[in-house]
Amino acid sequence: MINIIGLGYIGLPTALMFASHGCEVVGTDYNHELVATLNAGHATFEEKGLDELFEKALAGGIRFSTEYQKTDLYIIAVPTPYDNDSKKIDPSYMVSAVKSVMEVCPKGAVLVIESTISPGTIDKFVRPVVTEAGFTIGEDLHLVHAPERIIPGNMVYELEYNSRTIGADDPAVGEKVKEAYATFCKGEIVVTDIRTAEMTKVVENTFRDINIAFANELAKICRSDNMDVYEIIRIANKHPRVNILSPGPGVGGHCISVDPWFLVGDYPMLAKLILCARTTNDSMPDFVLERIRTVMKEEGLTDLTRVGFYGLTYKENVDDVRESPTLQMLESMERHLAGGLVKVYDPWVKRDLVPNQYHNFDAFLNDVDMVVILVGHSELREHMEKLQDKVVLDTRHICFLPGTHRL
Ligand code: SAJ
Repeated sequence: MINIIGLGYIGLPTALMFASHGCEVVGTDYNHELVATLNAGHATFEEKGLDELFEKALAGGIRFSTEYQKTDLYIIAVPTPYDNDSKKIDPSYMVSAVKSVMEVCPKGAVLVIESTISPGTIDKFVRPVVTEAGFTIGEDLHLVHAPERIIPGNMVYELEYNSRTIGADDPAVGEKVKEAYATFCKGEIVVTDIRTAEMTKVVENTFRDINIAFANELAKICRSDNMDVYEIIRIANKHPRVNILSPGPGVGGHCISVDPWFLVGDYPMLAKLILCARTTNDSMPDFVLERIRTVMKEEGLTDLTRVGFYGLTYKENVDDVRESPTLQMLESMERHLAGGLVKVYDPWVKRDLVPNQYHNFDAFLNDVDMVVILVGHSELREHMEKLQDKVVLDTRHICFLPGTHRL
């Protein structure tokens, strides 16, 4: 039996995937309400293919509980935020999960950490907890790091087809865990040591952050001298060895905007480019606010109350608002006493999160003269003509109506 701990964006789909491929699975989470919702047969977030996967997993006998189980394979997928001041990882959720596993696990069990962690976290925070609990690592308990790679919006497909990394102290244990993941994973599974697996995962997300920062910096350069950044990137990307990502209103989500900080926090004297990329991406919400002011002036608009932000999530077609550029913009506006003026709409966010939030696209459009596109949800792409009589500032390069303003 596999006990998967932490039933959030990563733990839940992983648990469902194992269960729908013939494995006995118990999902554990300390949140009673979440466990009750799952036991009632409902997924706790929206994701393409998740409901169908849930049904298969239920047929496969998956169970959810707030209790840790006695078994021989544990997978921990709890949040690993970073401390805002030190920029270092905050391992508290992970350490607490490991301690709880130690209270129930039999000798010889394998403990897999899936959560993204900074290089050295297992040495620094996990090994001492295991040893203090009286286990001898490598004999009574085996440690493995198997970071996930799935992208929100396409998680179910990517769980099955992405390649993966398994880091283990003991290659034989690594092979055993590889076999477990191979029940559903059709991608290549590379077995390596723990430190390499930790570092590789953080490097992958940092690479993407730096690439996006380059695109964002190009957008600023091009804006300053009236060049079309999108056309320049489109043509440059025809070079066989160039692949520049897209500029945007900022980098949100819980991965790309977080993981590079682990390297900055741990290697402040060395991680210079990484810090610069982070700072560039974090400057984008304010850059967009500046663009709004310029466009309003150009269009002769004077009243911020008639401006609408389309999109609250951190990217298109997901319901996740963590580190979302829109929220950062609203916070920044609040600091400058202009918060609460603009109107906000996101078809994926059903809860009331911010002032002046609309839940109906047409009602939102009725109340605004200018629309700032901050997220490229499919709903908007399919109904772009509705923006025809609006002033549009498009930060995602998805609107091609005449007169559209860009980043
Ligand atoms: N973004 C841009 N321009 C781009 C691409 C993205 O501005 O060209 C923005 C998005 O709008 C969003 C942010 O960057 O705000 C991050 O979005 P994303 O789609 O790049 O990535 P995530 O955070 O949804 O998922 C990433 C993925 N990592 C990589 O592609 C290297 C995913 O594979 C990881 O599993 C995930 O992080 C994770 O959990 O680490």
